Amino acid sequence: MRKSLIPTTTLCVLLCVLPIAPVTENRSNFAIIDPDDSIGDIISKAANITPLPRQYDWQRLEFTAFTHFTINTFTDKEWGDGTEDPALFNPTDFDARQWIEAIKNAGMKQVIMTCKHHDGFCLWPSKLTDHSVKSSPWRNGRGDVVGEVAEACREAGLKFGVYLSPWDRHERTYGDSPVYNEFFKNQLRELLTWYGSIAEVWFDGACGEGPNGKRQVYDWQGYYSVIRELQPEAVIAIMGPDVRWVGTESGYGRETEWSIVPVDIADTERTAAASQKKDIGQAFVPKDLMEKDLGSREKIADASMLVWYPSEVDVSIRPGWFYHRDQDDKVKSPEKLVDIFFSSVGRNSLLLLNIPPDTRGRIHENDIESLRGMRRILDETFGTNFAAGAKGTASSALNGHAPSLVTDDTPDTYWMAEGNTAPVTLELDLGGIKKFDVVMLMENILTGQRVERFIVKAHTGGAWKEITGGTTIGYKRLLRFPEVTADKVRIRITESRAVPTLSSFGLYDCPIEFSTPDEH
Ligand code: FUL
Repeated sequence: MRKSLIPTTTLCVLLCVLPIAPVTENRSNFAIIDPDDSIGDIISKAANITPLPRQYDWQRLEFTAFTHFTINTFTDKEWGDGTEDPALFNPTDFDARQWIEAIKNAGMKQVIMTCKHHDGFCLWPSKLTDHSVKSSPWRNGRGDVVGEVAEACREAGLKFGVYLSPWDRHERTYGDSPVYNEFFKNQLRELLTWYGSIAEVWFDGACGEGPNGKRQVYDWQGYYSVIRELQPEAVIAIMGPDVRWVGTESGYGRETEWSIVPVDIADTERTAAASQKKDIGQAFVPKDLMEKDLGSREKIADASMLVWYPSEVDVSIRPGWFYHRDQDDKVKSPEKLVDIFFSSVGRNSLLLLNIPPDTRGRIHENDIESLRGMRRILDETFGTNFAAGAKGTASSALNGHAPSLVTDDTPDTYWMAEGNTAPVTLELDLGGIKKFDVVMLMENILTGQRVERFIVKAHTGGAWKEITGGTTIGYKRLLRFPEVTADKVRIRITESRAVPTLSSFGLYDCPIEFSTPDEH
């Protein structure tokens, strides 16, 4: 493979935005594509890109919560315009522990709360504006929603993250770009230093007009620097370099979901050259997030750089992001939530489920009931792995990476084929006849995401029958199919970018029928 010659300007831009992977492992979360690289070189580079430690920790959370709560909860709106009287914010029975209990019981591992939405009202007593809880009647202006939720998370052992809207329809300096950028960075500083460890900072890209009608130019690079300085472990999501928006708010991820996607360096350089502000956040967004596939061979063939940029699926349990009483009977059913879980966590994405607290400042009973129902189904499904401890044999295995490691219940150990890339086959003897309708596969993403096509067969009634299959696996893939009884299963990886790995394999029986079974 040819060595990349990176122009100094490009290197400088990259070093500003891309954290460098641990040197010891000789791995990186990005790769520069040399103009002379062959498609083989590009595929090989893609196959060896790995997540940064903070991206890996984030991915393993699998299921996290969003809590949209602010003045909109009391005005019954989705977007405030910034003129709302802080006196409107007055939850009658606020209880952060009740939120966190419901969230934790549902199996979510982190909470991201809207500390400031587009209307500019701050849920913490910021020293930088009076448009906050301190001007509200709630707790006589001495309350701090962010503080109480962060504390309740800590008590419960959940991670805590912040949503801070750069678009601020209240703040007078918005649109006066350098002044507002300083204000925004100082807001970040308060949130990132007052509340202990922050695991995720969630920025959306909305950039509307301010109260003076002016448009703001965001200093993304400056915002990232504040976060890296104060909370280096935090992932920066959506308008940030660590985590990508899946592209819809439906709850359904892509069937082919690559965590390695192209980044257009040319755009980055152009933007950086054109502006002192280095609006590099934009450079991380693949051209069209709505496309069916962002990272297949054909998508990366013309890339100038590839980066590990995994997908997050955000969706609300209700039609709106904020609580509205008239949506109390429109809370998603347990079955729908389970379907969303399979179609997000089960498609190499992280699920960020929004549960909006009501005007009491509590999670509504209907939402809790749905979450409980969902959890019951997930527990029943994943409580028994019919492949646990199954004896494995494979077409080949590298020393120390035996096939049985996929069923040993430790995702850190993995099977790795030897030498050849694909096809490779792994067979599991289930030690008796088992009944199942769900398959779970995990790649060891610490060596990269590699599998491009696979099929799963079951040995049923004395014959081998194909039961499911797909394209990408990535961190986790869950597939559903009509129930089968079998004593053996075979996983055949037919296409792969490099020697494939599997860290876990599971077979489960889900107690409910799905209206939208996976297709392949
Ligand atoms: C969007 C916002 O405009 C919505 O109100 C919501 O917060 C969603 C998660 O992000 O960009």
